Amino acid sequence: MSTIQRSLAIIKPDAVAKGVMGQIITRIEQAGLKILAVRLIHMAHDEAAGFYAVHRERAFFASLCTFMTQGPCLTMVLEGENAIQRWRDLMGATDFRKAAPKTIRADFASSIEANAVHGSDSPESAAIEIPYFFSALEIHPR
Ligand code: IDP
Ligand code: MG
Repeated sequence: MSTIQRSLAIIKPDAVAKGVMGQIITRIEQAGLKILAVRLIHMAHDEAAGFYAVHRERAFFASLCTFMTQGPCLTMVLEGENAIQRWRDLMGATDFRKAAPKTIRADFASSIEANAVHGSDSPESAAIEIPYFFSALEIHPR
């Protein structure tokens, strides 16, 4: 059964600062995921807090919002067969010390917080996260 999905993806400020945007985009393209939209943004604190609102009760929430606003990040919409899980497989585990070899987090993360990339965790999350950053007119199916 074909399940074409979309995922929000973010190359986080730590990975942008390290200069590995291109290497991460190459992995996305080599995996056969289509990039339908892309924008470099520098989030304000309220924007990061809104994006991560599901985590507002967590002990790391304030620190996470500060981290996400420390510099620009690259937001993207990815599309493909089973795109949500495939992008999370490329990312690796949240804690880079537990991430499988050759995953993006294993290769580029610096800490459990500064872990290089974000991916939607379900179709329901993707349906909230994609319009948080992109209007329909900015998404280019092909
Ligand atoms: P995910 O990004 O793999 O989906 P989540 O549990 O949704 O992981 O957490 C969102 C983000 O919050 C993580 O990517 C990471 O940047 C940060 N984070 C998660 N757990 C911790 C922690 O225990 N300490 C500090 N930051 C954390
Ligand atoms: Mg998550």
